[in-house]
Amino acid sequence: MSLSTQFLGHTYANPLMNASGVHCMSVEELQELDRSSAGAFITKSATPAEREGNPEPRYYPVALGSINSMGLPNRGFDYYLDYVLNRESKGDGRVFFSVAGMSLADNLAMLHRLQDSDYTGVTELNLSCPNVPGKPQVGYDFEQTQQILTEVFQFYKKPLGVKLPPYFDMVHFDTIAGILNRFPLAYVNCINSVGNALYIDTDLEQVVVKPKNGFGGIGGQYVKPTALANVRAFYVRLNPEIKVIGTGGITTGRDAFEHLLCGATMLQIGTQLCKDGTPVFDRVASELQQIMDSKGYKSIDEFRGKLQSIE
Ligand code: RRO
Repeated sequence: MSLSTQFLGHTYANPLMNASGVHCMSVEELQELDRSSAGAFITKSATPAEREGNPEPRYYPVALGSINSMGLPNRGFDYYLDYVLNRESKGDGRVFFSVAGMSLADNLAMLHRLQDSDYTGVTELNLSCPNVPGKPQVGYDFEQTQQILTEVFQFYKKPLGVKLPPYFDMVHFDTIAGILNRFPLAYVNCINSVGNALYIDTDLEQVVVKPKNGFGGIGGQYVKPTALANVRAFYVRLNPEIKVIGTGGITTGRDAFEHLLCGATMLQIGTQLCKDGTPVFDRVASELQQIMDSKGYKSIDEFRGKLQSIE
């Protein structure tokens, strides 16, 4: 296999990861990811204290994807910090840590703890959870995004990426990229789910998730074109030191190939991991390898970011 990928000083067997939130709530699930063929993996977004999340049903798989309104259920910051610190002795940098405070103060408190801990890995700051009632997605508030990053980078010196919501307007791509370029970010992760959509069971004439009258985040095949557009838009606008992680609609090796062509370095799988479990990584990796072999590519670096426009 030649899917080897360099990212932030580590070399991973392949670019594949879980998307935060999927298959990473408990130590048991994280250990299963650790044993899988995923190049790296990430914890469920943590809040300072454990949260139950929204009432069920809160996740609903459909043919072309999924809708979720989980509401940030997680075991609390200390649970995941203990896990990553215990695992760190492996020294391979395969585990990333996700934080999603519900206030600036929560985020700063968790990042201070990580800064002061022995954790040396990558941290992802989730600025885009769509599902906590009354809490807007930070990434859509450009001033707040700038304020958070300004405060964080006053003290945070370890590798930090941000998980972004999808943007849908060229002016928004320009504006948010302009803000992100002012900070020593390790990466941006595009995209979180497409927030506040509605899926309807026509037989029942009813929504399929309970929270927020059925409004939830869409993932899976529905969102791939939006995800690719966001990966591409940030890849061409960000300083080259800021890498892009591609998330959204990766179901097959072909989807993975397209994300890489748009400029992604690592790739995250959410909905399809939920459907297939960890064997998804073997399948997507071997499908990606087949496409590369058929095109004569020996490494991902030969085609990453090289999407062509029509002259
Ligand atoms: O837990 C969730 O409801 C959730 C989160 Br934190 C997120 O970032 N994205 C998403 O689709 N669901």
